[in-house]
Amino acid sequence: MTSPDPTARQMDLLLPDTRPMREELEAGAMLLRAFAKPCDAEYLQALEHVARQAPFRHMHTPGGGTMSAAMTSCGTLGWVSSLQGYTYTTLDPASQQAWPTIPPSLLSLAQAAAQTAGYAHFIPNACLLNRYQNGSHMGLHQDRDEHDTTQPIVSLSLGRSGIFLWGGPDRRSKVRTLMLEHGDVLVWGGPARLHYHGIKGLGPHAHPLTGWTRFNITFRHVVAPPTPAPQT
Ligand code: MD6
Ligand code: FE
Repeated sequence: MTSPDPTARQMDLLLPDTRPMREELEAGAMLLRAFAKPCDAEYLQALEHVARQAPFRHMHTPGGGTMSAAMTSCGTLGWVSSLQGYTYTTLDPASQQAWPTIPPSLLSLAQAAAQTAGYAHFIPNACLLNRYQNGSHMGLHQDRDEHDTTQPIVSLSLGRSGIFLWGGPDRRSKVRTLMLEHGDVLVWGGPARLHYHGIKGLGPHAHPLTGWTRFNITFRHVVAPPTPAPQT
């Protein structure tokens, strides 16, 4: 990766953002552009607060690999990948402590975004934090470990842009590519709740608040029977 061209970045920042502020990607999926921007620094502080208690780590995959995005969680339940599979746990396997609580600022943001997208009474109890750096990606997947498709997922992007892949109900559905930028919130539920999606890579520019790093925070409501904590 070459170093950022500060002039190019400056120019970008000066260009007006002409993207529609609310875009229904399809029934059930709403993209709220720049929804989180007004309090972006507060959300990044909240993220750092979580990561001090439950540090980002590269989890193992059931297939024996390692995830290229680093992850951690907050909430009553945290998502864990290991050689044993994917599950939600009440304890952080790294510390055997409860996951940190969801910071109030992030909880409010998630609920406001859900409400705006037409999902009243969203009660997230699990919040997965992803950290992407050069070379990180996330293959096409469904989010189906929550065992509840009645509530949406709310996804907040912070920092460097991510190249988001958005497919359909099965792996071979046509895939659309869109940029998720700093402050964008994607609310995803109803008929689109189990659609395939992924992150192909990162945008070409560093971000003033996070440099070459992209963060994504997804809020979920999980009813899966929790397991204490698998071996890592
Ligand atoms: C990411 N997001 O944006 C990964 N899942 O880094 C997800 O996997 C995701 O954005 C479900 C709903 C929204 C998402
Ligand atoms: Fe996902």
